[in-house]
Amino acid sequence: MNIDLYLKEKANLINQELDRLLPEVELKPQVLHQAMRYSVFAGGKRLRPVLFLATLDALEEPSEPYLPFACALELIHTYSLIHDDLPAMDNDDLRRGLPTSHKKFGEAQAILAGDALLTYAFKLMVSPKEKGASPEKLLAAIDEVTDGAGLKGMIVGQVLDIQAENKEIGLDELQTIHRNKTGALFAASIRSAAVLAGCNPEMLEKLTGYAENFGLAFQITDDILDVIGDTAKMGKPTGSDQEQKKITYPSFLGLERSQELARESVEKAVQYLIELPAGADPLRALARQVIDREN
Ligand code: GRG
Repeated sequence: MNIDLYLKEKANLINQELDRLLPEVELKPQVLHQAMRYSVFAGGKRLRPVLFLATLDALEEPSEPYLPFACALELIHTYSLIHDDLPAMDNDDLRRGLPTSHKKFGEAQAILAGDALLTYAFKLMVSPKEKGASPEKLLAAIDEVTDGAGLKGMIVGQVLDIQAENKEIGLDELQTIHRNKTGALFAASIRSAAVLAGCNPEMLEKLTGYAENFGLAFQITDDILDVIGDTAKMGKPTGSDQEQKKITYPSFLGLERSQELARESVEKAVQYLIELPAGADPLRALARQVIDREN
């Protein structure tokens, strides 16, 4: 299958739906809606909604009623990036090559834009009930996302990450941070789709195994891309102090072993899908693609 085409088509679908669902910038207070749209349309890959849609495809569940749910995952991801960039957290000036939200709109408006994206995401996750989706399944799926974005995932990961700053941590701790900070929202994207498709507990376990290995491969690759980027920048200013002290998979394992571990994780992820028919090809291809990406 052509995964680049699949990714492009699904990302286009998500972008159209995001454009339809997000309030227009003319709506008052304009700064709020401008800031929300600014970060949402700053060029993200839409990986979380694509994983959600690919899981529905794998389980042969029609995705059209759930497009707002898919968009909600991207809104939660976007809010997390806006808040992560704030002076109180990573204090970054640029994100995806553009000024960060607080640089463009000021700190207070950036915080509020993030808050608005997070809360609006919950409204979107409820909305498929208008198209006849089962309220019970929707509740269970929202529960998955609440855990992954919150107290069983991303928020905990961010707290652990902040606590680990300037400390010597081990590989296990690094993995716990990443599993919560980035892995849990990937897992929630896949598990929420599985729940909406009425998947049985055994298959849900397998999809979770896929998600965990996908998350690991993603994170290792992210670290490798950072290292390769920093090597390319050698001799030039290397960015913030925080960036220089960042603990990564290559800093523990070296570049080659990290690349090997990423490949092993992809193969493990794919093994979890062995019983699924051709509808799961996009999930299989996405796992392979995640280590070949350039950003
Ligand atoms: C502030 C509550 C709170 C959480 C922030 C996810 C996160 C927690 C911070 C992001 C920091 C970061 C850059 C982590 C590296 C992995 C990661 C999430 C990269 C960005 O995800 P992509 O590659 O981004 O899917 P795009 O730009 O494609 O949307």
